[in-house]
Amino acid sequence: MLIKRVLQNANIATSLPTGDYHAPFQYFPLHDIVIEGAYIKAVLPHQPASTYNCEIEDLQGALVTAGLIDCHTHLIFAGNRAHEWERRQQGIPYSQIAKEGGGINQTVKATRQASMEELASLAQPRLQRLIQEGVTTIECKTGYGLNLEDERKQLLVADQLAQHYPIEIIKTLLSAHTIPSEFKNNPDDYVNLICQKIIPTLWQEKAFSAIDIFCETVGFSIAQSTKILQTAKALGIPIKGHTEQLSNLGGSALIASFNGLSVDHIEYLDEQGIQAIKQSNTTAVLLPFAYYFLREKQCPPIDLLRQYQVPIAISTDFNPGTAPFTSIHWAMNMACVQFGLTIEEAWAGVTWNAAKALGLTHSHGCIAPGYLADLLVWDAERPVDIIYEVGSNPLVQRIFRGKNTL
Ligand code: DI6
Ligand code: FE
Repeated sequence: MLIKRVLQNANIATSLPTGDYHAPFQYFPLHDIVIEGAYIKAVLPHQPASTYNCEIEDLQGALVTAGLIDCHTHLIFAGNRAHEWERRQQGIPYSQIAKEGGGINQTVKATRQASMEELASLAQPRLQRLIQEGVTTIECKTGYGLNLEDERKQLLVADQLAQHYPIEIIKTLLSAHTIPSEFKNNPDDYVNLICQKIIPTLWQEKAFSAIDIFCETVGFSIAQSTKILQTAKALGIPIKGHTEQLSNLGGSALIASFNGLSVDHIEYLDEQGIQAIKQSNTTAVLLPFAYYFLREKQCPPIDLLRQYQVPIAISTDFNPGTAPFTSIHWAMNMACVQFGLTIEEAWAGVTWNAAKALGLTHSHGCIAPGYLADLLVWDAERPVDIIYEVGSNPLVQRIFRGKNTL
């Protein structure tokens, strides 16, 4: 039998499933949330307790939001790149380190050598930190295996973690992260390996739910990216992209031409690119840690994104090279301070719009009947409190699929 429970007198702050662009986050004071099994059954203005024939918990006006969604991470890898950061602090740019065979390929080497158990135990504390902040859905990319076996290994580790922790893990195949060193002199052979072997095999195994590419001068060219995206499209695989992070290559427009779910980073995105992603209903994902840690100077084009009403999501981009930070609260704060987002935009960015970036708006990202009961109860008056005094983490209840997990 489905367990029914009611959270009474919640001060709800949520986007609505209509996703009104001009009211990204709305407030419903003293409402009751009826939960049945893993889903929200009803959301009602306060009713007398006698209305409900089940367990009732009076929240006495505590703030309740939807579970947070970290829609872009590289959670699973071995080794660290602190030595690389030391060199960057001496003035050597990320792109030069990448060209010298460092950067992503360093992590690929360590990840290939690691067992599944080692990878899982390295990822666990990272995942736990995000869970403690209220993340209930996380996207995890491959991209540190770069051959069939080691990409599969990363995906299997993600499955293992999802079995042990109260969190949903959405798996994205990022085999097009960089050219692995063994293909340094014949990069197009690696593109062929991705298209002919890695994508079709792992898709057939139902091992991932979308693909991603790093379309950049230090990553994959427009021609190489196009080939990979055509392969994905032919198989019906949803598409995402790391685009316009370090230069304006036109990757976002390319992703848009394939009706991609999201374009991520986008510091160098121009108006033409924005028009393209608007047309394809693609979400713009901001990754403020990478911007900060690389000391980027060019901000993403926030005003133009607003003007064209492109949905904006925010994510940690947790990874060993450009964003070694596991705090989504901090990412929200940074998106506000560095990029000028409003508090409501930041919250919509880690709930409704993050669900959009993952193609999950039928079930995730807001508090409404029919949506998953992934809910957070905060010892806070207003959403701003959680990202104002960052580190205080006033999370008091974390409800995942209807059940308390904190
Ligand atoms: N862009 C990024 O910010 C990360 N990947 C990417 O394509 C960096 C990953 C790394 O440096 O390990
Ligand atoms: Fe990334």
